[in-house]
Amino acid sequence: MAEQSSVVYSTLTDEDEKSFETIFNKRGVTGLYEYSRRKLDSWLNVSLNIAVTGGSGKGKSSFINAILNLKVDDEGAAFTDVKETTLERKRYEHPANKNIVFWDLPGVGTKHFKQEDYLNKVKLNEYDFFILVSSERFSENDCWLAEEIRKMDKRFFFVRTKVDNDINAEKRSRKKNRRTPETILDLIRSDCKECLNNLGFPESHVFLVDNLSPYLFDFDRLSKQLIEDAPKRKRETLLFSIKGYACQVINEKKKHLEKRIPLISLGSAVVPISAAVPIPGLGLSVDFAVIISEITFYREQFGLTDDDIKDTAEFLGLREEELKEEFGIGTFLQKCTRKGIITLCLQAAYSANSAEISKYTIIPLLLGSIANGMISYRTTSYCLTTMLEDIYKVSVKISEKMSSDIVETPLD
Ligand SMILES: Nc1nc2c(ncn2[C@@H]2O[C@H](COP(=O)(O)OP(=O)(O)OP(=O)(O)O)[C@@H](O)[C@H]2O)c(=O)[nH]1
Ligand SMILES: [Mg+2]
Repeated sequence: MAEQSSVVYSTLTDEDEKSFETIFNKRGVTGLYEYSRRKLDSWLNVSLNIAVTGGSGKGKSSFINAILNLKVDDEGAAFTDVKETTLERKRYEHPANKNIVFWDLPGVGTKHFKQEDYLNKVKLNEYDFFILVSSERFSENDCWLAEEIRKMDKRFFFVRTKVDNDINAEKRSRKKNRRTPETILDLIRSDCKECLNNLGFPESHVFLVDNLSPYLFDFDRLSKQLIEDAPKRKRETLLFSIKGYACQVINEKKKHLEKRIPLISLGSAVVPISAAVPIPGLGLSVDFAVIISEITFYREQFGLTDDDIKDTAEFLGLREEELKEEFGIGTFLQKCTRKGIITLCLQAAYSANSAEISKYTIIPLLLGSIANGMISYRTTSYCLTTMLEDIYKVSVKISEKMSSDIVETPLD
């Protein structure tokens, strides 16, 4: 379930506030503007190399497609097949951030990739961390890979794919007392844990997935854990690069997007006069480009771009118009237009919440010296806070519908 949401007026830490003050005192408004831009884009400059390894045919390439939200026929998707397919390591840059690279590695233990030359051929020592993919039984190759990763003092997540097959096989079996999907999943999970435990990895994370339905099972938990376990500096990079269809990830995204609002609003308040657009009837100027660009970022983050909406409608068996109506996407998209943003700016002028925004941070004080700066800051903050709250609610509703639809639809 989604967390109860509440509007957050400022997410700046004391440290942030101090930096703002110091920079403002040293380099004035221009310095503040440059600093806020640098902070906002910093997630794009951190690189992360994640290797997806395991035995042949276990679903490594399919996992990459699932985590990058690529359908197998999409341009740039990894090739997958029922025969040995990946014969050289291949990099998959995240579409939203080319510095996050998932490496699709060939399967270990085939005649092309024997254990003895696998490490050199796939350059196993070059990655930040590993996804160890396995299906069916825990194999000797799995043990070997886990050991090799440990020798390099690196970490892995254990991903057990194809659990849909296990559930379906039980359903189709002629047993008198067929076990429930939950029982099968518990069994697989405890078996994987026991095998890893016996190998000396008691703390390993185990995730059960169906690469063909990433809304189901542990994909949600896996995305969240990947983000949590990433080195601190790389956490936001990963979060903003993973598509947000899972509730836990959506919540996390919202928290981090909230942190950007003061920075964006600051940028909007100190933007050169030429870029600011006057709001009719308010005697105030706001940088529309900044607001629209951030809202576009929200839509990418929460999977609500035009293409995403098309895919989601298809997935849920709805017409696009029906989807937009049922989940309030239409109303949200109207707010994203120029007219919608002007309406929000007007609301901001009379809203108590808008006044609240400036109570919690030093920024308005710093901006006091700039004509319009403080009002522009408040207005932009109000617009973005409202839009973020709206898109978050839409996105949670869709995510809950998607997962419940899949759970209701039996896997066979
Ligand atoms: N049912 C089901 N099939 C899957 C899943 N993951 C992968 N497959 C299928 O398993 C087969 C092998 O998947 P790949 O992703 O090509 O496996 P791979 O590990 O990359 O294989 P190599 O590159 O040859 O080592 C394909 O037919 C996939 O469609 C899954 O979670 N569930
Ligand atoms: Mg492959």
